[in-house]
Amino acid sequence: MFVNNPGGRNRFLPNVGTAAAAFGALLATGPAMADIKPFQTGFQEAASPVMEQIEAFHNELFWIITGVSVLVLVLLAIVIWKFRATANPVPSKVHHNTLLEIAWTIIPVIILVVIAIPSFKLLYFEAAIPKPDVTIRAIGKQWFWTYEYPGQAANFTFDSLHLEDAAAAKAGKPRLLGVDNPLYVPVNKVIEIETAGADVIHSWAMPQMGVKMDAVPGRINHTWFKATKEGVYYGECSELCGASHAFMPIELHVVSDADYAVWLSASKKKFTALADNAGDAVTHLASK
Ligand SMILES: [Cu+2]
Repeated sequence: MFVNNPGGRNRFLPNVGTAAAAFGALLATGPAMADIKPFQTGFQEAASPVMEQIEAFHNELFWIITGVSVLVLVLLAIVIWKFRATANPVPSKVHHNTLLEIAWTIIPVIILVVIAIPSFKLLYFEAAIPKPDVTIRAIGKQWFWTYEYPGQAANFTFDSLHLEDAAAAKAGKPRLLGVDNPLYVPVNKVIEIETAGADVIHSWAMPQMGVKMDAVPGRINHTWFKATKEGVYYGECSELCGASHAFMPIELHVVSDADYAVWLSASKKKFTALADNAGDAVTHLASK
C-alpha cells in the first residue's frame, strides 16, 4: 500500500498485515511526520548543525566498532579452529611475546585517540553556545512544559500541554506528540534554550536538533540549536519524571522570519505577559 506523507513523497509499506498498515497510516497523518518512518532504525533526519555532526560521528564510530568486532571474531574463529584439541594433542607451552603485547596495547590506544579527538570536538561544539538570536526558557513541570519568551520583542509566557488522542487526530497531529501551544522559532537563527525543572528533573529533548538537556530544579542548564529547515519537529521529555512522563511532548515549529514576527505579535496578545521581564532571567528561572 502507498501512504502519502506530508512532504508529498509516496512511501511503500511492506504488506505485513493490517496492524502495520494502520501504524503506517497513523504515522503518515498530521503535519510533518517527516522523518519518522515505519520500521525505521536510523536517526530522524538532522535539522541542525549539531545533529549533523552527531550523525557523522555516529557513522564514523559505527565503522570503527564494526571493524574491531569483525577482527576479534575472525581471530577467535582462527584460534578455535587451528588450536582445537583434536588437531593439537600436545598443547604448545609458548607464553609471552613482547612484540605482540606492545602491539595489542598500542593499537587500542591509537583507536581510542582516533575516537576521542572528534568526540571532544563535538562536545565542545555542543557546549559552546554561539551568541543567541532568540532565548527561550523551557520549564519542566509535572507534566507539561511552560515556555517563556523574554525580551522586548516578546515578553510572554505560556503552557504547552499534550493533546488527548481525539484532539490530536482532529488537529492532524501525531498521537502523544502534538501539543496545544507549540513553540515557534525562526529558521537559521541561533536559539538558546535555558531549562530548569519546577518540581522534579525533566529533560528537554528534540532529536532532529541534536538537543537533550536535563531540566533540573534549582539550576539553569543551557543548550542551543540552529534549525536549518522550516517544518514541524517533535520531541519528548526524556527524563523519567513521574506518572505522566509520557504525556509532556514538545512541538517545535521552525518558520521564516516573517512568520515568526506574525506569531510573536499574535502571541503577545494571546499569552500572559512576563511579570519580571526586566529582571535577571537566571534568578527568575531558578526561583521557579
Ligand atoms: Cu518530564
